[in-house]
Amino acid sequence: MKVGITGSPQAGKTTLFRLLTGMAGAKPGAGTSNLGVMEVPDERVSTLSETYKPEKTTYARIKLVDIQAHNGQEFLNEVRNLDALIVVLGCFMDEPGVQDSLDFMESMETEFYCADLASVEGRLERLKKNKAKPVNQMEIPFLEKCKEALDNEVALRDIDFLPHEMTLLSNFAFYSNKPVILAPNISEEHLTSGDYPGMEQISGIAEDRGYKIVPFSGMVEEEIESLDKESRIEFLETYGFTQPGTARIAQAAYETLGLISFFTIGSDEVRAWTIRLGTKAKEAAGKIHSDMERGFIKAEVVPFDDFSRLGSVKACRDKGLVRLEGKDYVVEDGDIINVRFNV
Ligand SMILES: Nc1nc2c(ncn2[C@@H]2O[C@H](COP(=O)(O)OP(=O)(O)OP(=O)(O)O)[C@@H](O)[C@H]2O)c(=O)[nH]1
Ligand SMILES: [Mg+2]
Repeated sequence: MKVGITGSPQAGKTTLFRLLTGMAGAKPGAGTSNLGVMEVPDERVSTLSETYKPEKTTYARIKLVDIQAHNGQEFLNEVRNLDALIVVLGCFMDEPGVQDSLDFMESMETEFYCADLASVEGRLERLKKNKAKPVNQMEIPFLEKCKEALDNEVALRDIDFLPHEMTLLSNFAFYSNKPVILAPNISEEHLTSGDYPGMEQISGIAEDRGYKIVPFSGMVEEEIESLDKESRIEFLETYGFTQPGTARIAQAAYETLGLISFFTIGSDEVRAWTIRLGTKAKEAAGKIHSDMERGFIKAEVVPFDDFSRLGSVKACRDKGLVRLEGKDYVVEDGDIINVRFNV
């Protein structure tokens, strides 16, 4: 999974990239895109780590790209292989700066509709010419449905596709099907006031398209970075927040990608493992080690909430709350899992 950060020039993209990846050396200006990995903050992992004091604590991670191009084919090439986009909006700026961000959004969406339309039309043309393969002919009504949406500037992510159409959709990397998170970069004074320049238009766009909005303040969060954890929380509390905006952006990206976490615990490592919603126990075990998938017997499962209530897995076991699940068990977000296997 790979998420891209984009937005108009000087909106604070590289600032957000640095905050999310901790890569202090990330280059601010034009050139090649910055590549990094962001940790997804998770209170549950922190709690497990405080309880078990392991040698190592590993949070969920997602690859992140600070996209340098702002438009055109170069921009589209960079976005093509990404799974989601975070659009930084320069709302700490004066009015023209805010307008640049709104214009960027509009032109990005238009580029996405046009690029998708070109793919759909190209594919339709080839299919109609080549009538030899009946399997591919089934694609035609699907592509016509896509074309109608795109002709009306409706994003493919907003179309209700039938199950067999969803399967076809997954074969394409359509731009307008990628999830988008809006991240207004706001000034310190607006952190407390509850509004910011451009808020009305941005909320309107988000509501219309189903985008999530997570405001943050690049400047304030860079200040917080240098504080220790306790002072950071104290500082944030003065603004009425319990965690930084960047943490909420990382979590929103994780969620919007349909990702959930299960946990493993031990004295060596407490770790969050990333799976897609709907993953079954045997496949989830394979994330940890291929032997665990191959030799899967059972998964011992404790939901994090039960753990949190009783304070330890042992206490859960004493109360009979550790469940034994088979290979087809659909893993839930927050399950603490111990895989029994034999190879
Ligand atoms: N006042 C203020 N300045 C900010 C904030 N965030 C970023 N900046 C400043 O705005 C400038 C641009 O920030 P970058 O993070 O480099 O922005 P960018 O979107 O990566 O810019 P380009 O890659 O050049 O398009 C820098 O001088 C930052 O210090 C903010 O929240 N408040
Ligand atoms: Mg930059």
